[in-house]
Amino acid sequence: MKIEKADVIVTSPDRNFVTLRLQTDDGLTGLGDGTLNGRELAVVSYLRDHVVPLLIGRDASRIEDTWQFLYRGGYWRRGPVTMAAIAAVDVALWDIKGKAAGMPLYQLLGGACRTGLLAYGHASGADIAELTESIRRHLEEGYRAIRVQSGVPGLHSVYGVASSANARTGSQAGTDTRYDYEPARRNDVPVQETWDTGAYLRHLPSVFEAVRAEFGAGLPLLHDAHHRLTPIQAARLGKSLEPYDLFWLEDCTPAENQEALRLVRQHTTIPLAIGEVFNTIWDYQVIVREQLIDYVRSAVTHAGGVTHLRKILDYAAQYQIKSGMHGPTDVSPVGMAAALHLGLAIHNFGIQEYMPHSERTSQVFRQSCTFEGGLLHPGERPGIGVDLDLDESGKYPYQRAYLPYNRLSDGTIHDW
Ligand code: EZ4
Ligand code: CO
Repeated sequence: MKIEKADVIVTSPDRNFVTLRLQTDDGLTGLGDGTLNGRELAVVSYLRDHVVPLLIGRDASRIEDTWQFLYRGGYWRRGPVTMAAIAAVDVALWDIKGKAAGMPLYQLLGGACRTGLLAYGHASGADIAELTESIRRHLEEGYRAIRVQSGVPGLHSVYGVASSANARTGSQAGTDTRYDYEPARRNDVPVQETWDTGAYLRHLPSVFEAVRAEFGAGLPLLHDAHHRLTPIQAARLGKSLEPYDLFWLEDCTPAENQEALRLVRQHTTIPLAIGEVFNTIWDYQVIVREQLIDYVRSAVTHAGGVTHLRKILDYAAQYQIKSGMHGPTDVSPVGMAAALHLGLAIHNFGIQEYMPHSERTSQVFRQSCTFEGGLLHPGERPGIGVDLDLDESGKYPYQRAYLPYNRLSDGTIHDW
């Protein structure tokens, strides 16, 4: 089972995706996701120029060995570009192994630990009325856990809040505009937004108070602070949200400073989730060992694939820390499928972020996963269960796109 062909496919059905497609000499194909939002072509070059030449002729069954070869052999370790490229190879090899065995990937990982994966959806609103409507709509769609993001009085646009009128009504016609804040925007320069931490900290508790009053005590609620707070601000936010019993507070501080979370932990019992921008187990070394977090946010796509994320999650399991894999639409259906197989097979699954991809994306990537009764399932097809329609993907060439960035009112750049 030798790798005979390796293609890097870039397609942009409403947003950019980078996919590695491996083919073996016995006719099996495997897909891996290497999408890095806003920096996609760096991964494309890493794969095409540096990795693909090493793959041709390799034994496709040797997943761990190939992982170690790419990680150690490259000498320059870690980093989002490297780890997304390695993830693409790793998932494509797992896909091939599943097809060779005639089994869905989760079976190769040990079999199902549960019937399905609890998913959370993204509700948002510029004000309480819009937010309430958005939560209601998600509940109607079957979600049993909800991330709550809200506008802040005085700020024009805020992370995670859908902005257009169309977005607020949830129109799914054509492109999915409901999550219009989510794709990197297709501008030649990044869009600038304005941020005010004080206004946010003052406003947010009233949002959760209103949501709890409307929807009761039992609905799991999550919130993403998107790296914008200092440690002491994060501690204060955690304390002020404690009465509303959040499932988690995500990315409360900038992720590079692992020790910052010690201070947050001293002051609040709010569960903490972190790590969507982490890419190796080393980024978790301190915060797992010191039990400074409750959920690991890394995606298969950004943390070296199934092989490496499983090691992170096994390490976390020793400390009762669970998975909370990143699942925005910038993780492709291929990366999402791999995440669902892993989530089904591990014991310490926590929750899975889930935003449906657009219609166009789903025509390029034919998926077998299901979402029923609030639970995701990767399906029973051999491998990861996703096919790439090359004719469809060819219709959507790459379009440069950037995530927004923030400035404070005095012009200082702030974390986005
Ligand atoms: O901003 O995926 O929890 N989800 C998030 C996402 C990230 C984007 C970045 O590419 O924080 O919305
Ligand atoms: Co996040």
